[in-house]
Amino acid sequence: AEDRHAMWQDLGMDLATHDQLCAVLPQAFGDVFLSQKNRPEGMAFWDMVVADIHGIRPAELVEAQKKGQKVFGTFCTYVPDEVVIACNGIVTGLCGGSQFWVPEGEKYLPADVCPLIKASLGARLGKTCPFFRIADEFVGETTCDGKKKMYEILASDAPTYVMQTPQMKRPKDIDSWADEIALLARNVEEVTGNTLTAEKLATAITTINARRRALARVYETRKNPDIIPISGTDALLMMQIAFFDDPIRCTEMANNLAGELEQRLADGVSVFPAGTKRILLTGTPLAIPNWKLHHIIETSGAAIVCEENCTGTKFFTNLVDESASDLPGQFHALAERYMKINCACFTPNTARIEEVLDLARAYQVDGVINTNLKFCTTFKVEAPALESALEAQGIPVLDIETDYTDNDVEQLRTRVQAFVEML
Ligand code: BJ8
Repeated sequence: AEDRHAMWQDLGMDLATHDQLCAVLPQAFGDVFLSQKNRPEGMAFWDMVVADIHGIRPAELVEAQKKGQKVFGTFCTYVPDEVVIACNGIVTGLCGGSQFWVPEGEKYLPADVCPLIKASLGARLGKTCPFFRIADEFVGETTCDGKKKMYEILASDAPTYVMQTPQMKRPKDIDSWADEIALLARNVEEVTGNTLTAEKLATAITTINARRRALARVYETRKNPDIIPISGTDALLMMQIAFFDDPIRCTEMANNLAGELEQRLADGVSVFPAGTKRILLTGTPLAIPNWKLHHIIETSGAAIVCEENCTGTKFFTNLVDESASDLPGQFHALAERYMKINCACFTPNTARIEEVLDLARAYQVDGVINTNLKFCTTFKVEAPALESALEAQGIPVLDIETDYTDNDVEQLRTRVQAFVEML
C-alpha cells in the first residue's frame, strides 16, 4: 500500500501512536480472514479496502473535500444518509470497534461505559483515526445515555450536531422523527452550502434503497439450508465497510458478490462442511474491526448465517417509500422507515423479539447467540425476554457479554463450543 503518512500528518494525527495501530491490524486481519478456506472471489474488494483501511477511503474523502464536498460522521443507523447525500455531502459511519482506542476514551469517560462509546471518543481525541479527523461535522443522536453524554465531550472538540431520537414508536414519535430529519436537512444545507430539493432527495432515496436491496440480496443467499456460500465473518466485513464506503460502489460490489453467491448455491459450493450448525447472532452492533465473536464462533464448529443487529439486517431491512414528491412527504417516508429499526433504546422493543423469531425461521438456524457489549444497559435488560421467547419456540440460545479485549477469548470459546455441541 501507498505511504499515507503525509496525509495523516496533514490531518493532524498522532503519527507515532497511529503507527502502532497500523502495525497490529494486518496481523489481526490475516488471522481472522485469510485463514478462511474457499472465500468468494468478490471479497477481494473488501480485503483491499480493509488492508489499507486508513488510506484508500480517507484519501478519497480528502480529495472530495478539496472539490468542496463536506463529510458527515455518524454513529447510529437511525441517522438518514439520504439527507446528506442529497446535499452532495458524504456520510461516514464512525463507531469504534477496537480496544486500541478504549484507554484514550477512558481518560474522558468513566470506565463502566460501553467500549463502543469509549473507542469512538478515544479515536477522535487520541487523533489516531483519519475518519475522525476528516469529518467536517459529527452527527450524534439521543439513543442511549452513554452516547448522548459522549457527544457533549465530542462537541467541545469538533462541530457536533445531535438529533433527538424518540424513545417510543407512537404516531407522534414518528412525526417527531420526521421533524428531526427536517432539522438535520437544514443543518446539512448550511454545512454544505447546497439547497435540498425534492428531486435531489428522491435520487438519494433511490440510491440508498438500491444499497439496501444489494446487501439484502447477499443475505438472501445465506438462507439456503444446505449450502453456506459465504462465512459470517466475510458477510460482517462487507456490512462494516458499507458504513463508510461510497454507497453506489458499495451497491455494485454487493451485487457482484450476491451474483457469485447465487452461482455458488447453484453449483453446491459451501464454505462449511455439510451439517455445520447454523447460528443467528443478535444484540449490540459489531463496529469494525470487531471480528472477535464471529471468529470464535466460526472456528468452533458453527457458521453464522445472519446478524440481527445494526451491522447486519437492521442496516438494510425495509425500504423507504419512494412515492412522496415533496420534502415533507419524503421526510415522513424516511421517518417511517428508520423508525422500524428495533433498537433496545426504544420502549417497548417487543418488535425486535418478533423479528429475531422470524429471522431464526427464515435463516433456518439451529441456535441463537445474543451478544451484549459490556455496560450496554438497554440491550442487557431486554435479553431475558428475548431468550425466553426463543426458548418457548424451542430455539436454543446462548447469552454472551463481552468487550473489545482479548482477555475472555478462551473462556468464550469454551462456552461457544459447549453450546454448539448441544445443538
Ligand atoms: S440503532 S443499536 S446504532 S443506538 S452498544 S453505544 S446502545 S451502550 S450502538 Fe446503536 Fe443506533 Fe441502537 Fe443501532 Fe449505547 Fe449499547 Fe453501547 Fe450502543
